[in-house]
Amino acid sequence: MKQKVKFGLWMLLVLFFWSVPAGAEVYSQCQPDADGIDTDGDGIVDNDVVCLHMAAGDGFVNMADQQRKLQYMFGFGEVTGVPDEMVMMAGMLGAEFPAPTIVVKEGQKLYLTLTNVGMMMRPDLFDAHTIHWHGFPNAAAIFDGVPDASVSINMGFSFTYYYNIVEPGTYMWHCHFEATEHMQMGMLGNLYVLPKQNNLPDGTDLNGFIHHTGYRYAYNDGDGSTYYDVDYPIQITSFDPNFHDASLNIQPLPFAMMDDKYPMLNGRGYPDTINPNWLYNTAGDEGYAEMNLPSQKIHSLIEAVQGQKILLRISSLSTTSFHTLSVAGIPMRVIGKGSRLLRGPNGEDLTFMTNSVDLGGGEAKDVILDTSGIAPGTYVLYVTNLNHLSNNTEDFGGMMTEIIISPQLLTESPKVNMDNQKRLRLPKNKGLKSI
Ligand SMILES: [Cu+2]
Repeated sequence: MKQKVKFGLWMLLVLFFWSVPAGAEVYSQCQPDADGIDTDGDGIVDNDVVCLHMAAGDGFVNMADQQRKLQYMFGFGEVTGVPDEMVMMAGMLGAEFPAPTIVVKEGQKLYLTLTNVGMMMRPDLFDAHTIHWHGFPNAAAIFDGVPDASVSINMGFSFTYYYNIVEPGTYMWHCHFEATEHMQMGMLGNLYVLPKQNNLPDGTDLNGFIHHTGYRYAYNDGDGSTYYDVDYPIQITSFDPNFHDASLNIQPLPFAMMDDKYPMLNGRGYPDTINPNWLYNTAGDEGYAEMNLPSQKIHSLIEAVQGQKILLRISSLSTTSFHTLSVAGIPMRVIGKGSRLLRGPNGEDLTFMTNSVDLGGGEAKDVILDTSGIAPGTYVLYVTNLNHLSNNTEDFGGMMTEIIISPQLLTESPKVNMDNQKRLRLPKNKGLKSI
């Protein structure tokens, strides 16, 4: 098998130099924040520019069944800070599922470089890639990543997308090139934008709700109604093993028979969803790579202290199914939909209580779980498409995770807000990348 890998690498390099015109190179662009204007509202004038670099290529992930089935995938890995001349090697086989989470702040300016590092396991493929921010109000088609209306990035090339971060909310990002194939193959990621309201001066009165430094909100609500203590991105994704195996084995792809048998949250089926650690694939053990590589970095174990508010940033990039997510025992308030606060044209409160939310592919919903009065213990967030509570042919898995509510610690001094609710602070989810 290692010979197959070495042959693949050799072929990739030969084809790379044969197919890429002279002058092609990895080129990451970034600009200093020199406009002297504080656009993100934190009072600092020269920290509003953010630069990231993603590599698009292939890789492997393991599923949550007892077989730990290895799945070939296309995907993104982060190479921010890697010297340009080392990006091709650093990015090869570095695809993660889901793609690295992108968290930016309203008012920031983002230079997001994409480098196509090629498909190490499929040197016969010359597929381009793009980055598309789904739902984001992008004024420039060239930075929107839809190949028909923009550019796509060929193997060995880089392109830097520019985003003026104008609207807070929960979005998602994915490759839009041959989207049915590349999305099924795993080029999907969490994306959300934090609102400027987080940066208000301590003591600001929001229509009776007193803001304090460190408070966080889902949207610029003007009244503290989207306050949360902890937040978790929850992305619905799923794989069809027949499709992925056909891709690895250079067989015709069964688009018409696409049938996802591995339903996942953040790229993992239960019980992997509640493992707080990075998962490493077994590509090294199975001879596809020199070593086992980190492939699934984002867990979905939700933890809070009784009385806290949990914001779930739920998005779906499933290419095959509608899904209904439910939480047993904790009421859900839907406060945002399609990256917008649920408000009427005259400011009417359109948020609502429910015990389940429906999402089709490309939809996002923001849900707050208020744990006031909820008994400490372990609760489950699960899909009510009951055939999706499985990992391929095995029952008891799939699209499910746990919510752990721990009792309040008496030694902490709780904050008291206008509702007299107790709020404590927890460290941020360590699985996230925060900027
Ligand atoms: Cu792609």
